[in-house]
Amino acid sequence: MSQTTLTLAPKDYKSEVKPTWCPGCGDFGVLNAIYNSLSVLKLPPDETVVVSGIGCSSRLPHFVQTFGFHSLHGRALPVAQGMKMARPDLTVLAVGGDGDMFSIGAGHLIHAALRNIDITVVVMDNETYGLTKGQTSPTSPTGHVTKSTPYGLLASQFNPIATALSLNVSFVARGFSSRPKELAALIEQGIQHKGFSFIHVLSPCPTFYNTMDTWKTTVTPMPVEHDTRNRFKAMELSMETAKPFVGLFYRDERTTMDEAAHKMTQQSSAFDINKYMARYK
Ligand SMILES: Cc1ncc(C[n+]2csc(CCOP(=O)(O)OP(=O)(O)O)c2C)c(N)n1
Ligand code: SF4
Repeated sequence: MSQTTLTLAPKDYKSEVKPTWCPGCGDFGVLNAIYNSLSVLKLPPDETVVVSGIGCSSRLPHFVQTFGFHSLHGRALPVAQGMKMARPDLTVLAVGGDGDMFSIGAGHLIHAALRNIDITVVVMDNETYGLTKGQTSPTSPTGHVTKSTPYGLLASQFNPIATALSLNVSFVARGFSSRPKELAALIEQGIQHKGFSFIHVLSPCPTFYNTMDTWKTTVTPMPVEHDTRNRFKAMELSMETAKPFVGLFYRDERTTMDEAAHKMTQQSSAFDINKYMARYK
Protein backbone atom coordinates (compact mmCIF):
# COMPACT_ATOMS: atom_id res chain seq x y z
CA MET A 1 0.00 0.00 0.00
CA SER A 2 1.46 3.39 -0.95
CA GLN A 3 2.04 5.54 2.16
CA THR A 4 1.23 8.72 0.23
CA THR A 5 -2.36 7.64 -0.46
CA LEU A 6 -3.11 6.88 3.20
CA THR A 7 -5.45 9.11 5.20
CA LEU A 8 -4.36 7.23 8.32
CA ALA A 9 -7.96 6.30 9.16
CA PRO A 10 -8.33 3.19 11.37
CA LYS A 11 -8.89 1.05 8.25
CA ASP A 12 -5.50 2.11 6.88
CA TYR A 13 -3.82 0.25 9.74
CA LYS A 14 -5.55 -3.03 8.80
CA SER A 15 -3.25 -5.43 7.03
CA GLU A 16 -4.38 -7.89 4.37
CA VAL A 17 -4.08 -10.74 6.88
CA LYS A 18 -7.45 -11.50 8.50
CA PRO A 19 -7.45 -12.34 12.23
CA THR A 20 -7.59 -16.07 12.88
CA TRP A 21 -8.93 -15.76 16.44
CA CYS A 22 -12.03 -17.69 17.60
CA PRO A 23 -15.37 -15.86 17.35
CA GLY A 24 -15.86 -13.73 20.47
CA CYS A 25 -12.15 -13.64 21.41
CA GLY A 26 -11.40 -10.48 23.41
CA ASP A 27 -8.32 -9.83 21.29
CA PHE A 28 -10.56 -8.46 18.48
CA GLY A 29 -11.50 -5.54 20.76
CA VAL A 30 -7.84 -4.90 21.55
CA LEU A 31 -6.92 -4.96 17.86
CA ASN A 32 -9.65 -2.41 17.07
CA ALA A 33 -8.46 -0.22 19.93
CA ILE A 34 -4.92 -0.35 18.52
CA TYR A 35 -6.16 0.62 15.01
CA ASN A 36 -8.04 3.56 16.53
CA SER A 37 -5.20 4.78 18.72
CA LEU A 38 -2.68 4.64 15.85
CA SER A 39 -5.18 6.55 13.69
CA VAL A 40 -5.86 9.25 16.30
CA LEU A 41 -2.12 9.81 16.67
CA LYS A 42 -1.70 9.63 12.85
CA LEU A 43 1.37 7.47 13.31
CA PRO A 44 3.08 6.79 9.98
CA PRO A 45 2.97 3.00 9.44
CA ASP A 46 6.60 3.00 8.28
CA GLU A 47 7.69 4.65 11.55
CA THR A 48 5.75 2.26 13.79
CA VAL A 49 6.53 -1.30 14.81
CA VAL A 50 4.48 -3.87 16.72
CA VAL A 51 6.47 -6.66 18.39
CA SER A 52 5.07 -9.82 19.97
CA GLY A 53 6.05 -13.13 21.53
CA ILE A 54 4.08 -16.36 20.97
CA GLY A 55 0.42 -17.02 21.77
CA CYS A 56 -2.98 -16.32 20.22
CA SER A 57 -2.63 -12.67 21.28
CA SER A 58 0.90 -12.54 19.87
CA ARG A 59 -0.48 -13.01 16.35
CA LEU A 60 -1.63 -9.41 16.49
CA PRO A 61 1.30 -7.81 14.55
CA HIS A 62 0.25 -9.78 11.45
CA PHE A 63 -3.06 -7.90 11.40
CA VAL A 64 -1.57 -4.39 11.63
CA GLN A 65 -0.24 -2.52 8.58
CA THR A 66 2.96 -1.30 10.25
CA PHE A 67 6.30 -2.99 10.67
CA GLY A 68 5.96 -6.07 12.84
CA PHE A 69 8.09 -8.69 14.56
CA HIS A 70 6.58 -11.99 15.75
CA SER A 71 9.41 -13.14 18.01
CA LEU A 72 9.81 -16.03 20.48
CA HIS A 73 7.66 -16.94 23.47
CA GLY A 74 8.29 -14.37 26.21
CA ARG A 75 10.80 -12.37 24.21
CA ALA A 76 8.78 -9.41 22.89
CA LEU A 77 10.29 -7.01 25.43
CA PRO A 78 14.00 -7.56 24.72
CA VAL A 79 13.30 -7.18 20.99
CA ALA A 80 11.15 -4.07 21.49
CA GLN A 81 13.69 -2.41 23.82
CA GLY A 82 16.54 -3.13 21.39
CA MET A 83 14.54 -1.60 18.56
CA LYS A 84 13.87 1.58 20.51
CA MET A 85 17.51 1.92 21.56
CA ALA A 86 18.70 1.45 17.96
CA ARG A 87 15.92 3.48 16.31
CA PRO A 88 14.63 6.12 18.76
CA ASP A 89 12.62 7.67 15.92
CA LEU A 90 10.27 4.65 15.81
CA THR A 91 7.10 4.22 17.87
CA VAL A 92 7.45 0.77 19.40
CA LEU A 93 4.58 -1.32 20.77
CA ALA A 94 5.06 -4.72 22.40
CA VAL A 95 2.00 -6.98 22.67
CA GLY A 96 1.32 -10.44 24.07
CA GLY A 97 -0.56 -12.59 26.52
CA ASP A 98 -0.38 -13.16 30.25
CA GLY A 99 1.61 -16.36 29.71
CA ASP A 100 4.03 -14.59 27.42
CA MET A 101 4.60 -11.53 29.64
CA PHE A 102 4.08 -12.85 33.19
CA SER A 103 5.32 -16.43 32.93
CA ILE A 104 8.22 -17.13 30.56
CA GLY A 105 8.77 -13.39 29.94
CA ALA A 106 8.41 -12.21 33.54
CA GLY A 107 12.13 -11.60 34.02
CA HIS A 108 12.20 -9.32 30.99
CA LEU A 109 9.19 -7.40 32.31
CA ILE A 110 11.02 -6.60 35.56
CA HIS A 111 14.12 -5.25 33.84
CA ALA A 112 12.18 -3.40 31.15
CA ALA A 113 10.26 -1.66 33.94
CA LEU A 114 13.47 -0.63 35.70
CA ARG A 115 15.03 0.70 32.47
CA ASN A 116 12.07 2.89 31.53
CA ILE A 117 12.74 2.71 27.79
CA ASP A 118 10.08 4.55 25.79
CA ILE A 119 7.94 1.66 24.56
CA THR A 120 4.26 0.77 25.08
CA VAL A 121 3.32 -2.69 26.27
CA VAL A 122 -0.19 -4.07 25.81
CA VAL A 123 -0.85 -7.35 27.65
CA MET A 124 -3.98 -9.26 26.62
CA ASP A 125 -4.81 -11.14 29.80
CA ASN A 126 -7.29 -14.02 29.49
CA GLU A 127 -6.03 -15.79 32.63
CA THR A 128 -5.13 -18.85 30.57
CA TYR A 129 -2.76 -20.18 27.90
CA GLY A 130 -5.09 -19.91 24.89
CA LEU A 131 -2.83 -21.13 22.09
CA THR A 132 -1.85 -24.33 23.90
CA LYS A 133 -5.49 -25.07 24.80
CA GLY A 134 -6.24 -23.77 28.25
CA GLN A 135 -3.51 -24.57 30.77
CA THR A 136 -3.19 -22.27 33.80
CA SER A 137 -1.19 -19.05 33.56
CA PRO A 138 0.19 -16.84 36.38
CA THR A 139 -3.07 -14.83 36.36
CA SER A 140 -5.35 -17.90 36.64
CA PRO A 141 -7.22 -17.87 39.96
CA THR A 142 -6.22 -20.22 42.73
CA GLY A 143 -8.31 -23.39 42.51
CA HIS A 144 -8.75 -23.10 38.73
CA VAL A 145 -9.42 -26.57 37.26
CA THR A 146 -7.87 -27.34 33.89
CA LYS A 147 -6.48 -30.43 32.16
CA SER A 148 -3.08 -29.58 33.66
CA THR A 149 -4.51 -28.86 37.14
CA PRO A 150 -7.31 -31.47 37.50
CA TYR A 151 -7.53 -30.94 41.28
CA GLY A 152 -7.37 -27.15 41.06
CA LEU A 153 -4.48 -24.67 40.84
CA LEU A 154 -2.49 -24.46 44.08
CA ALA A 155 -0.49 -21.29 43.29
CA SER A 156 -1.52 -17.72 44.17
CA GLN A 157 -2.84 -15.40 41.48
CA PHE A 158 -0.37 -12.91 39.98
CA ASN A 159 -1.40 -9.25 40.24
CA PRO A 160 -0.10 -7.43 37.11
CA ILE A 161 -1.00 -3.88 38.16
CA ALA A 162 0.44 -4.21 41.69
CA THR A 163 3.60 -5.74 40.22
CA ALA A 164 4.02 -2.91 37.70
CA LEU A 165 3.48 -0.33 40.45
CA SER A 166 5.97 -2.04 42.76
CA LEU A 167 8.53 -1.84 39.92
CA ASN A 168 7.81 1.89 39.64
CA VAL A 169 6.66 1.60 36.02
CA SER A 170 6.15 5.17 34.80
CA PHE A 171 2.71 4.60 33.17
CA VAL A 172 0.34 1.95 34.52
CA ALA A 173 -3.19 1.43 33.17
CA ARG A 174 -5.85 -1.23 32.76
CA GLY A 175 -8.48 -1.60 30.04
CA PHE A 176 -11.16 -4.11 29.07
CA SER A 177 -11.50 -5.50 25.54
CA SER A 178 -15.27 -4.94 25.65
CA ARG A 179 -14.68 -1.21 26.20
CA PRO A 180 -12.56 -0.54 23.10
CA LYS A 181 -13.05 3.25 23.07
CA GLU A 182 -11.67 3.65 26.60
CA LEU A 183 -8.96 1.15 25.79
CA ALA A 184 -7.97 3.08 22.64
CA ALA A 185 -7.69 6.27 24.70
CA LEU A 186 -5.42 4.49 27.20
CA ILE A 187 -3.22 3.08 24.43
CA GLU A 188 -3.06 6.54 22.87
CA GLN A 189 -1.92 8.05 26.20
CA GLY A 190 0.53 5.20 26.70
CA ILE A 191 2.14 5.82 23.30
CA GLN A 192 2.35 9.55 24.00
CA HIS A 193 3.88 8.95 27.43
CA LYS A 194 7.69 9.24 27.37
CA GLY A 195 8.81 6.05 29.09
CA PHE A 196 7.77 2.45 29.67
CA SER A 197 3.97 2.29 29.44
CA PHE A 198 2.26 -0.81 30.77
CA ILE A 199 -1.35 -1.42 29.73
CA HIS A 200 -3.00 -4.48 31.23
CA VAL A 201 -6.06 -5.52 29.23
CA LEU A 202 -8.73 -7.93 30.43
CA SER A 203 -9.34 -9.86 27.20
CA PRO A 204 -11.40 -13.04 27.62
CA CYS A 205 -10.82 -16.39 25.92
CA PRO A 206 -14.38 -17.73 25.34
CA THR A 207 -12.97 -21.03 24.06
CA PHE A 208 -10.89 -22.17 27.04
CA TYR A 209 -11.79 -19.92 30.00
CA ASN A 210 -14.72 -17.60 29.50
CA THR A 211 -14.41 -14.71 31.92
CA MET A 212 -16.54 -12.37 29.78
CA ASP A 213 -19.71 -12.45 31.92
CA THR A 214 -17.75 -12.06 35.15
CA TRP A 215 -15.73 -9.11 33.89
CA LYS A 216 -18.82 -7.47 32.37
CA THR A 217 -20.29 -7.30 35.86
CA THR A 218 -17.16 -6.69 37.95
CA VAL A 219 -15.10 -4.25 35.86
CA THR A 220 -15.31 -0.84 37.55
CA PRO A 221 -14.34 2.61 36.24
CA MET A 222 -11.44 4.29 38.03
CA PRO A 223 -12.75 6.61 40.78
CA VAL A 224 -12.84 10.13 39.29
CA GLU A 225 -11.03 11.57 42.30
CA HIS A 226 -8.04 9.24 41.89
CA ASP A 227 -4.80 11.22 41.69
CA THR A 228 -2.66 9.39 39.12
CA ARG A 229 0.54 10.78 40.74
CA ASN A 230 -0.25 8.91 43.97
CA ARG A 231 1.48 5.53 43.71
CA PHE A 232 0.38 4.40 47.18
CA LYS A 233 -3.29 5.00 46.37
CA ALA A 234 -2.81 3.33 42.99
CA MET A 235 -1.37 0.30 44.80
CA GLU A 236 -4.42 0.19 47.09
CA LEU A 237 -6.75 0.28 44.06
CA SER A 238 -4.75 -2.49 42.39
CA MET A 239 -5.51 -4.77 45.36
CA GLU A 240 -9.26 -4.64 44.55
CA THR A 241 -9.14 -7.83 42.50
CA ALA A 242 -12.85 -8.62 42.93
CA LYS A 243 -13.76 -5.36 41.16
CA PRO A 244 -10.92 -4.67 38.74
CA PHE A 245 -10.59 -0.94 38.14
CA VAL A 246 -10.08 0.21 34.56
CA GLY A 247 -8.36 3.46 33.65
CA LEU A 248 -5.07 5.13 34.48
CA PHE A 249 -3.59 4.05 37.82
CA TYR A 250 -0.28 5.90 37.79
CA ARG A 251 1.86 8.15 35.66
CA ASP A 252 5.23 9.74 36.31
CA GLU A 253 7.40 11.77 33.94
CA ARG A 254 11.08 10.94 34.29
CA THR A 255 14.16 10.48 32.16
CA THR A 256 14.01 7.43 29.93
CA MET A 257 16.95 5.12 29.43
CA ASP A 258 16.93 5.67 25.66
CA GLU A 259 17.23 9.46 26.16
CA ALA A 260 19.94 9.09 28.81
CA ALA A 261 21.92 6.57 26.78
CA HIS A 262 21.87 8.70 23.63
CA LYS A 263 23.02 11.71 25.63
CA MET A 264 25.83 9.63 27.09
CA THR A 265 26.84 8.47 23.62
CA GLN A 266 27.08 12.08 22.43
CA GLN A 267 29.23 12.99 25.43
CA SER A 268 31.49 9.98 24.97
CA SER A 269 32.10 10.84 21.30
CA ALA A 270 33.79 14.01 22.57
CA PHE A 271 36.01 11.86 24.82
CA ASP A 272 39.68 11.89 23.73
CA ILE A 273 41.21 8.48 24.45
CA ASN A 274 44.78 9.71 23.70
CA LYS A 275 44.52 12.42 26.33
CA TYR A 276 43.32 9.83 28.84
CA MET A 277 46.07 7.33 27.98
CA ALA A 278 48.75 10.04 28.36
CA ARG A 279 48.21 9.83 32.13
CA TYR A 280 49.74 6.34 32.12
CA LYS A 281 52.88 7.20 30.17
C1 LIG B 1 9.90 -21.54 24.65
C2 LIG B 1 8.47 -21.94 24.49
N1 LIG B 1 7.84 -22.55 25.53
C3 LIG B 1 6.55 -22.91 25.41
C4 LIG B 1 5.87 -22.66 24.26
C5 LIG B 1 4.43 -23.11 24.14
N2 LIG B 1 3.51 -21.99 24.24
C6 LIG B 1 3.11 -21.33 23.12
S1 LIG B 1 2.03 -20.12 23.45
C7 LIG B 1 2.08 -20.47 25.11
C8 LIG B 1 1.26 -19.71 26.11
C9 LIG B 1 0.22 -18.86 25.49
O1 LIG B 1 -0.47 -18.14 26.47
P1 LIG B 1 -0.49 -16.56 26.48
O2 LIG B 1 0.88 -16.01 26.34
O3 LIG B 1 -1.23 -16.15 27.69
O4 LIG B 1 -1.24 -16.16 25.15
P2 LIG B 1 -2.72 -16.51 24.62
O5 LIG B 1 -2.53 -17.67 23.69
O6 LIG B 1 -3.57 -16.85 25.79
O7 LIG B 1 -3.13 -15.26 23.94
C10 LIG B 1 2.94 -21.53 25.38
C11 LIG B 1 3.20 -22.07 26.72
C12 LIG B 1 6.56 -22.04 23.21
N3 LIG B 1 5.95 -21.73 22.04
N4 LIG B 1 7.86 -21.69 23.35
S1 SF4 C 1 -8.22 -19.92 21.98
FE1 SF4 C 1 -8.95 -18.24 23.26
S2 SF4 C 1 -7.34 -16.67 23.17
FE2 SF4 C 1 -7.03 -18.10 21.46
S3 SF4 C 1 -8.13 -17.16 19.72
FE3 SF4 C 1 -9.51 -18.63 20.70
S4 SF4 C 1 -10.69 -17.35 22.15
FE4 SF4 C 1 -8.87 -16.18 21.60
